[in-house]
Amino acid sequence: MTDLSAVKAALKSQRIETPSWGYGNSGTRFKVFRQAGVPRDPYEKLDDAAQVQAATGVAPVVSLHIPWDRVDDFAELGTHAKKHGLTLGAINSNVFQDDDFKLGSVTNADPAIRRKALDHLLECVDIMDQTGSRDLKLWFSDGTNYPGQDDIRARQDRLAEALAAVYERLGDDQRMLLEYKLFEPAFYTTDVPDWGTSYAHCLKLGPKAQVVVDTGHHAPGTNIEFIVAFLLREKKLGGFDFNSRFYADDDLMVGSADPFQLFRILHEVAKNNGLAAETGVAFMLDQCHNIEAKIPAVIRSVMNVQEATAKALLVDLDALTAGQRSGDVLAANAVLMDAYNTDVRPLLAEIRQEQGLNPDPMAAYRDSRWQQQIVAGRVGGEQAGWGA
Ligand SMILES: [Mn+2]
Repeated sequence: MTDLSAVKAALKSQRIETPSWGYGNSGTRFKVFRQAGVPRDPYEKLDDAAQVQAATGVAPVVSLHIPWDRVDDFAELGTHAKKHGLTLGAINSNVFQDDDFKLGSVTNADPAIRRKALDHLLECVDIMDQTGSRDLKLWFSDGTNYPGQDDIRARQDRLAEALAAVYERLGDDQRMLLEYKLFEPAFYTTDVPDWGTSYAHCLKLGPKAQVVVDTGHHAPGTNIEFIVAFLLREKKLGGFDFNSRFYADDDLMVGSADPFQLFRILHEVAKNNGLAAETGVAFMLDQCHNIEAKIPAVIRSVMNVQEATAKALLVDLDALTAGQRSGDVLAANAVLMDAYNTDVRPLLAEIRQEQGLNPDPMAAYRDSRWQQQIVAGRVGGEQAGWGA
């Protein structure tokens, strides 16, 4: 039988990290639809993140993206976060938006461009020192579009060299999380296309290098929970970039396209002690809200992760193990499906009430009238986000 008080404690202590870029304008490559009241700087992004925390109670950490969130004084930004009960989370590097990086950043054939990319990554670690961030998240758009364009193996050598230099620079309590993605923007080869490539590099680097699983970065049909179980076993799962996808890297709200997949992933996390803080798995969102209202979309996403986590925690592990050991395929499968089919919304509402929160986070946000305030107040200036 599942211990309900342990389930509740695990849900109350879960921490979901929201992305600063989720609060700004974003779009497809065709159009950015601007929204009224969107933050104009990193401080206003944190103000919005604070609303998500106020409504949910489990989202007190905010990931930053450099250079989008560059400020003169990161210590001051940290103080602003703290004032709202927030802390600054992963620092996301960006070596994909400079003209120099057209043919790659750390894997570029030109040593001067590689140096420029490495300098940016090292600057991100300097920023982590100021923000108190634990994690440097690395995603490289590096790759090639045409056969013969560059030497596949040489690019791996250059990548390894850059990663080693960054690893060397990390402090004792800092980590680097290496993200992989199958394709896009490169279409022929990608230099970190899959978890195996990321894992091999991280293994060579050492314990402070971990793999991050972005749920939108796989080929259709990939069994992500297998990857999660494998990486947890090897102590190499640094965290998640959660989002949903139907086709490619769609960056939709996590749990919206395939809540069953999210449950299966979180089942592996829960049963392998991945929810415990000491395991070090970061539960981050990496998504954009192009057509829906941004702050409530982040709240909904946090709720979707909570619901999947609650269902995963309700799996009767004794019954599951009994079914598995006796070879009772149907019984074992039924244990998982029973948990998945449980309506956990009343349980989560109860937990929120116990924490002094509105049982309905969406209603809490609506009642706060924050949306009206920012629409009225944030006039003038340049909205944060991608260009129109
Ligand atoms: Mn990501």
